[in-house]
Amino acid sequence: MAVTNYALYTGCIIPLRYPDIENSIRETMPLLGANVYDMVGAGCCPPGGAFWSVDEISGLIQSARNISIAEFMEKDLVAVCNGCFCYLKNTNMMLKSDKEKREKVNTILNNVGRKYQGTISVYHLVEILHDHIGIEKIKNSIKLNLDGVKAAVHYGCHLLRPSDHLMAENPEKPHKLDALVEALGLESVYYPKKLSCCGAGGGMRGNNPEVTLKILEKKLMNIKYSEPDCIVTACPFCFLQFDLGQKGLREKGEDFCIPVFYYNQLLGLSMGLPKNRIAVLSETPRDGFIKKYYGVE
Ligand code: 9S8
Ligand code: 9S8
Ligand code: COM
Repeated sequence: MAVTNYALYTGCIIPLRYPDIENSIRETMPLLGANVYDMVGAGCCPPGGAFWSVDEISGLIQSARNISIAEFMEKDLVAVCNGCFCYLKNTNMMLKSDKEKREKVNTILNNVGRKYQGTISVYHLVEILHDHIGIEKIKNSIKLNLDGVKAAVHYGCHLLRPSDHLMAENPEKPHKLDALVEALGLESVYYPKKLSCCGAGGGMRGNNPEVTLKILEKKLMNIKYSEPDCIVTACPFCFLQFDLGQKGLREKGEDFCIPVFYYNQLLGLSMGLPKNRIAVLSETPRDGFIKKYYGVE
């Protein structure tokens, strides 16, 4: 099996809140011939709402510092969160083509003994799985086929847009995450406004609890329309919003209780990896789903 190596950029949410999602990535990828290596000393990507919108050059510097770690490792970077992918790829695109900005960034990075060179590529995990590894290999890696189980696939904004920079997917009609979910046997169901936001990003979840839940509620009403058995995403912030947000809506007396998975958690369960390492933490119950379809507790 051809082996490819990547620098794993975990971002903040996964290592801080979801060690089981982190395990699911670390344990499934090598089984598909993709080894992932730690980026020692990496920091927050940083996301746009927190940095870029206030001071672009500060955002670029912090982001370029992270990229320089992968450059030092001589490996392409894989981001496992939409936001991280968006800002790191944006930085990479911008600094590769804009000499003036690159020099400005490097003058500051020089103070901490780092240099952005523009020698690596930034990918989203979905691109690695779909484009580099491929659907066939994934189909061949699974032990259990979830034939006929219905999944509502959520792409999330920053896997798709700004599309002229990210170029990971067709922003109007994405298909890669659907194809990855269907490779596990599930049916990716149609639901209205599939590409709309989950309501977490852009500082909404942190700053405006009422509005964030309103947007989520709209999204979930559309999802419920096709009666899925689960929601699947490849963004930890979207995962958090669906998982924790449904709990928030239940506390307001609403009836939302659809199990949520990060893609590699379902992939790992389908490969037969132990549940207690890769799918442990959730506020919206999903043990029933796992027991029913995977037969494990
Ligand atoms: S790092 Fe810091 S806060 Fe976060 S997970 Fe995704 S976006 Fe990038
Ligand atoms: S959707 Fe709109 S901004 Fe975002 S990518 Fe993840 S979190 Fe959910
Ligand atoms: C969401 C990232 S994954 S951001 O909060 O919209 O920047």
